[in-house]
This record gives sequence, C-alpha cells and structure tokens, in this order.
Amino acid sequence: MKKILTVQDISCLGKCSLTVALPIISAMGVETVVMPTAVLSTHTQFKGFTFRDLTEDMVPITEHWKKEKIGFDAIYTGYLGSFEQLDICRSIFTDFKTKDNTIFIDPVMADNGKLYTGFTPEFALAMGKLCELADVIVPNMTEASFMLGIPYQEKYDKAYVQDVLKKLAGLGAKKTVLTGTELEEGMTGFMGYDSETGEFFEYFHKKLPVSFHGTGDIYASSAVGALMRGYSLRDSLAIAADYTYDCIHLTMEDKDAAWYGVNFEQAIPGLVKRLEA
Ligand code: PXL
Repeated sequence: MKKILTVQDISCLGKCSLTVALPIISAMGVETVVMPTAVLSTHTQFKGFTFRDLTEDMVPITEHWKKEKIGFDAIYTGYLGSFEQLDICRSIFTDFKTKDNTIFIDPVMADNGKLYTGFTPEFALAMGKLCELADVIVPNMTEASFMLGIPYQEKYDKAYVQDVLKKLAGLGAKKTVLTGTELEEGMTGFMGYDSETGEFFEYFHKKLPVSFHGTGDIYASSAVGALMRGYSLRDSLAIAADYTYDCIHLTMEDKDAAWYGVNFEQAIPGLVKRLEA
C-alpha cells in the first residue's frame, strides 16, 4: 500500500484540511500519515474561531520519523499558517525526498482575487519560493497570481493560462496546474503543464452555480489519492474534479446540508467504485 504524509491544520468542525484529507485518501486505499500544523475550533470562515499553533511540535515529529527510517510515497501540503511552517516544510521535503516520491503542494491561501484571512502578499511569495521543490503544484488563478507577484485577472484566455503555467514552472515546480480555470461560460476545469515534456493538458466540465468552502481540499486530496493509485496526473485531476462535482451536487440537493462544507462523505462510495472500474 502506498503511504502519503499530509501537512495541514485540523479545523475540528468545517469539513476542510485534515478532516477531509484523512478520510478521502484512506478510503482510496492509501495510508495517510498526518502532520497537524494547528488545531482550530472551525475553519476561518467562522467568526471567533480558536487557534492553537502546533509549529513547535513539527520538527520533533519529523525527527522521530527520521530515527524510525519512515518514508513516504508522496508528501502533500495544504493550508500552512506561517513563514516558519514554510521553512519546516522545506526541511521535510529535503529530508524525505527520494527519486521516486512526489511532492505535491496545494498553496491554499486565496480565491476570487483575495487572500484568505491572515495571509499577506509576502507570505504568498514565500509559498511560491517553496514551490521550487515541488513535483506538482495546484494553485487556483488567485493563488498563482499572488505567488508570481502579478496582478489577478478575472477574465483571461487560453494563451494567458498557458503563460501563467509556464511562469509557475519558472518557480521550479515540475508540473504546474491551474484549478478552477474558466475559459467558457458555464464550464470550469483545470489546465496543466509538464515542464519536462513541454506538454499542456486540460479537462473541463459543467460548472455548478454555487460555491462551497473546502472543495479545494477535497479536490487536492482525491487527486493525490488517485496519483498514488497509479493514475497519470491528468487522469488523477479529472477523477478529483468529477468527485468534487459530485460532492457539490449532493450538497445542492440536500436541503439540510451544512453551510460550511460539502457532503463529501456521501460521494466517497462513487469515488471508490471508480477506482475499482
Ligand atoms: O479549505 C482551506 C482551509 C483550510 N484550513 C483552514 C481554513 C481554510 C480556508 O479558509 O480557514 C483553517
């Protein structure tokens, strides 16, 4: 069985970060080792959330793993809260990189042209610098723009997306992906670039007319799970996109759905079935 390490916070309630990564990746038949970076009562879209920083535990945890000679088939980082955590992730990448494993960065920081609460443009540039160690990065257009220090454009064409993908590869990441790419009314998807082969790839599907918190984490988690199950990056991202679509669709149909996240649990059987097909 493949084994991944995921580094992100625990928002105790909120259906994001570790509370979605752990169940989704485990359900996909991949061992999921967690490094919690902080414990919050909820995600940061709630008012008055509690926050306990766990940065000082991160290095001792990795030191123990090193002593135990633990290795990972992938290291997947999501929401990270400080410059110090970026530095620690840099050390984790360096210490645990092998010639075969995959470093996957989801630079969770922003959407719709705006940084999330607590993030600064300087932090985004530092996240961009960390991407030099990545095999795969999956920002949305807002995150990519902040990491590159370029203005965010709400409207763009394919040539612009390809240019941004190449600029992201210029940060050092081998394969760059832009999620939530919209080139056509009513459609959304991803576009990607493999800097080693010079090839672009893409996948588009119908856009549902709603937006929910946590879907980025669900998308990245299922993409890493599929990668570990042997799918190509393009196919893994397509599986993740379809799964995320199903999660949103189920949530829209559920009149009792929670406002703070999607019904990702109810779509897990379909995801697992797809892997068995
Ligand atoms: O879904 C990304 C995410 C993860 N963790 C925390 C968040 C967010 C987005 O706002 O607040 C704590």
